[in-house]
Amino acid sequence: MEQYKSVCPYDCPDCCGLLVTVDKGKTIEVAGDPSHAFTRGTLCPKMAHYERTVHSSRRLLTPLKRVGEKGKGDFVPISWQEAIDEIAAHWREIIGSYGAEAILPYSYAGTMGTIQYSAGHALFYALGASSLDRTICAPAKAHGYRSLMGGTLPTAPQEAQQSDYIILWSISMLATDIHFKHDVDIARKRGARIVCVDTYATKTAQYADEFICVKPGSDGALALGMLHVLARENLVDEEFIARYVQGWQELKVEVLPAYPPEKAAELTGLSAGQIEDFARSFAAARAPFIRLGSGQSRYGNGAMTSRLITCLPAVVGAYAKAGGGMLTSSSGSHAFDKDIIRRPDMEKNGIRHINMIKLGDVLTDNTLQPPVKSLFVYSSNPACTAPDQNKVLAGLRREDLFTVVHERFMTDTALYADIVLPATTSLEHEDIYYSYGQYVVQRGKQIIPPVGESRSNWQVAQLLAEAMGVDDEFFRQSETELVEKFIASTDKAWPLPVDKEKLAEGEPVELPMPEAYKLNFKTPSGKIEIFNPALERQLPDYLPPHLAEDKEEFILINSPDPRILDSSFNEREELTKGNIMVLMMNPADGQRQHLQDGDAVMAENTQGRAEFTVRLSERVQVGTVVSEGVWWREHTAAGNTNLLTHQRTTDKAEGSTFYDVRVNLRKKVQ
Ligand SMILES: Nc1nc2c(c(=O)[nH]1)N[C@H]1C(S)=C(S)[C@@H](COP(=O)(O)OP(=O)(O)OC[C@H]3O[C@@H](n4cnc5c(=O)[nH]c(N)nc54)[C@H](O)[C@@H]3O)O[C@H]1N2
Ligand SMILES: Nc1nc2c(c(=O)[nH]1)N[C@H]1C(S)=C(S)[C@@H](COP(=O)(O)OP(=O)(O)OC[C@H]3O[C@@H](n4cnc5c(=O)[nH]c(N)nc54)[C@H](O)[C@@H]3O)O[C@H]1N2
Ligand code: SF4
Ligand SMILES: [Mo]
Repeated sequence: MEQYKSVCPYDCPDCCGLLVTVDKGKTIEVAGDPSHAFTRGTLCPKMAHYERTVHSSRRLLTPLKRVGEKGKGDFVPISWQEAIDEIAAHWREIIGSYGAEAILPYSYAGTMGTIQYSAGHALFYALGASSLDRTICAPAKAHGYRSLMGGTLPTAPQEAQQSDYIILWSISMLATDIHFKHDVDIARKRGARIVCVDTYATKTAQYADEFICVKPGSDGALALGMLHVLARENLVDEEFIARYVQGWQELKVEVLPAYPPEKAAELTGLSAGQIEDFARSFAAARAPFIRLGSGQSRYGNGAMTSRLITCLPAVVGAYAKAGGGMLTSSSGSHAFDKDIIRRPDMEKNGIRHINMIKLGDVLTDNTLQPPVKSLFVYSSNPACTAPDQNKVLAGLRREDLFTVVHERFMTDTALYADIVLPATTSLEHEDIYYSYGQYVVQRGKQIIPPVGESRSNWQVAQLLAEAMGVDDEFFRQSETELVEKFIASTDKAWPLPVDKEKLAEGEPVELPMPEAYKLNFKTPSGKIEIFNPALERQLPDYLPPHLAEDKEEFILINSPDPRILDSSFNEREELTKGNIMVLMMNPADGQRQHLQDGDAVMAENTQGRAEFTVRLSERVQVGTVVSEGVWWREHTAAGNTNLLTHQRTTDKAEGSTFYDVRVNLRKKVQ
């Protein structure tokens, strides 16, 4: 038996350090690595039994070819040679008739590993395929932060230990960022007050000292109301503003007068008094720390909302105080030169870009020139996770669409494939990882042989490059060589020396933070830009979400479930039992709708309908309903919440708007 260090590859801000015990090529046990500076030896229940995913009886073991109807799951095993030959033959034919832009790669963060995440980029650039804009997660949040802060490093999570006032703002911490609780607990022991801003009483809200429950999509108004109070009562840090902030005066004069707390109260559903108290406590704190999650950004106004929230730490001078600041997404990615694998230089000029959240439209639009004739999916499960599921499935059903899915499991998407290719897990390939929630980087070595005939994303890109006649030295590099290049790239990419030896050995390495990084504002003016001259709206202001225009009765909040991660872990029997597709609603709404606990209910809107089981709960505000998790179809009656979501985008950055949804409810007649 041997023990190796590794990294959790999933799309989770924690990016945990792992200790993996292997016996004769099989993973026996997975535990947390106590030497990891942020995750400190603990794991979530999903990864505490990663061996059940790695050695699941549901793993795909060979390439498969479809023999039945799309979506039905009738496949026969074929060899890798046959699979690659068949893909290459189809692609040649498509390129000949329609041009290479008729091929669309579709991938996301099934693995966050720097190599495997972007393994297909260069191949599809070289072919001249359509390029995918990867917008499904939270680009609007990033846009809002950047509008003020540019490339400034977001505050490290461990700083929060020294804060006296922590706001968990639209983050489901106890589901999605569980290790941050360690830092928050330390602060709390030292007397810090913990406030949670959310739309229903999540476990995180229950854990906090105070819960501020806003109407979905209204946080921008809350921030404006708070800023109004801070200005009116002169609770800002004038000295800090004079030195480091641009545009406070303009905001105060041109925007804030329209948002007295009474107005913000109307928009957010809070009382004016609550908004005043929140603003005053925030300003009175010695070192306030905001941990901003993505929930608030998944609305039509998401970029603006994030921009408005980002004004708050700026005007009270939080960045100048030990323990103060704001963490949106950490920039550990800056430690590596990602172009080593992404190769933007290989993208052909003027190539068509397709926004991934428009997949439904793109696959069903018969006026599109050229039409998408082949879809190559890896590290993602759009039939389950993309919005407007009815449209996505209609597209995937097209007989003239040649779909290839590279996967570890027979997902809802793989069921529609013409060719399925088996994928490795993170223990079966090489990679190097950074986190979007903290500043530790780590290499993950291959520690077991591939299960079945599975191959990594990079190996598949290499095979396809060769089959398509893309003759470039780049594709002949091994994963190990690429990892070595990434390690070497820290010299140029990160401002301080990174321990490259430790990194090469596979140890978790904490990135050294530059001194006073919180005050090194990487914007054109060198200041925090509340007034941003480069933007069309130079000052932030309130925008309504899309749902303000929708007619259905309830707002549907669909948020993360602690048992799974997006649609990953749906393969695990013990994690997918019971309480699935539950719709929580306030008892008063239940009474009005004549719905009781356990009733089957249909939620419907212009997009489609989905079936849920009612659970009455005071945790939910009147007028909203809540469902947690993105479940595989086999665990649902006939599909998940994405039957109800829209392809509408955010105000900036073309992001997803998964939470900007209204539905009507109807008791299901048995
Ligand atoms: N267990 C688990 N962990 C996960 C995931 C998972 O599915 N399960 N998903 C992973 C991924 S891909 C991501 S991007 C992250 C996301 O993790 P988070 O940053 O936590 O973001 P969200 O998942 O969008 O939702 C966070 C919270 O926002 C709340 N919310 C919704 N609308 C609003 C609003 O208008 N205002 C406010 N204040 N709150 C609102 C939701 O109720 C939810 O509690 O988590 C990752 N980790
Ligand atoms: N209704 C609703 N929908 C949502 C969300 C929501 O909150 N509500 N959240 C949204 C968010 S934030 C995100 S980020 C997206 C994520 O959506 P997706 O990108 O679809 O992510 P997952 O569902 O985790 O699916 C990842 C797939 O990659 C596979 N995989 C893992 N490792 C590898 C590998 O090395 N190679 C290959 N080829 N495959 C691999 C896994 O088996 C898994 O099936 O979902 C979005 N969809
Ligand atoms: S899913 Fe998140 S919390 Fe769980 S082990 Fe992975 S990184 Fe850690
Ligand atoms: Mo995400």
